[in-house]
Amino acid sequence: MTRQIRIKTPLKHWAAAAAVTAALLAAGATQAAEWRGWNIHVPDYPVSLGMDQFTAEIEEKTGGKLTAKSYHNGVLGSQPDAIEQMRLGSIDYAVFNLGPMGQVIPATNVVSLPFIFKNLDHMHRVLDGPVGEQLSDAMAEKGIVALAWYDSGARSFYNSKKPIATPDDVKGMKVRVMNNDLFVDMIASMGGNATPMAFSEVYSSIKTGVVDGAENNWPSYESTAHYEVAGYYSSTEHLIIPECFCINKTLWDSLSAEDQEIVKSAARDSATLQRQLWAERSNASREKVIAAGVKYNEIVDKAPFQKAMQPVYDKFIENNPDLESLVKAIQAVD
Ligand code: GTR
Repeated sequence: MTRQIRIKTPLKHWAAAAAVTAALLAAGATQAAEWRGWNIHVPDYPVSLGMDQFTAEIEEKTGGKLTAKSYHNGVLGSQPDAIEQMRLGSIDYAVFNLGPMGQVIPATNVVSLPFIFKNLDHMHRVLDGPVGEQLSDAMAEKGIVALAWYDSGARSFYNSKKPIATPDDVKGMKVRVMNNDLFVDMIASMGGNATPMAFSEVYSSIKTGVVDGAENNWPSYESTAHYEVAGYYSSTEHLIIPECFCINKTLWDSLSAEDQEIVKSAARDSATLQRQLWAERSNASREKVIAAGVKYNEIVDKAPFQKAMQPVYDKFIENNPDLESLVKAIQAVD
């Protein structure tokens, strides 16, 4: 008996020590390695410039202990894939639109409901309050830590065929949407046919007629040159979806409190810059595409579109009764 204890104890200690060493090595290795950042946009896009500032700031503030590289232009893959890669740890940080996030983290779908936000300021107020915290908590549970919120304006319809003035104009149209069933329902509620598709495929799909059009904000419409193949832009402004500056949770948890503080404030600083650049780029992009000949149809009365989206809400609440209170909480914010 005594003998057994003698043999087991050192072995146990050895195993425990080995586990600690392995964990330390793993943590050390993660921190020492250059972080990989995913980004879908072109290098001069507000999101990209925000991410570039983030990397410069963490490197400077940690004296080079933390280093990071943002891969722009979607070279690390499509957004749905990148969300998975972050959960698995092969992508360390990213700026994700919450649109495709809903497929993986259902609570985040509440911000993808058409017309849920009154405007950009309303979205900011919601995200800065308890709803923002609830969304962050739901994301953290799935291995993604949201450190800051970026702007992505309002999304409107554009196509190669005609101006859209009423929901009826969408009838029979083939519209590309981001990867989320909610957006398929949104188009169906107006009688159109939605095709979920990666961002990188939209230009050629419109050009070859696979779809008639898509929907996005001014800067993405311009930076992707979609305006060259889909020259009618109509301001439905049906979606105002935030984007999050996110980091892999295992990596985040491995950081010291001091480094977490540096990383968090660099993410927040980058969001401040991004929001400023966003406002400028939105105007510049709108002016650029209109000067290039885009036919812009301003929709002043959005009520018919809002009304057409009621079935989307009904189905959503029916399928996600637990999220009704979150929807109501957003609607209750002034
Ligand atoms: C952009 C957004 C991207 C991506 C893209 C899309 O506005 O910034 O993250 O979601 O739209 O339509 O796929």
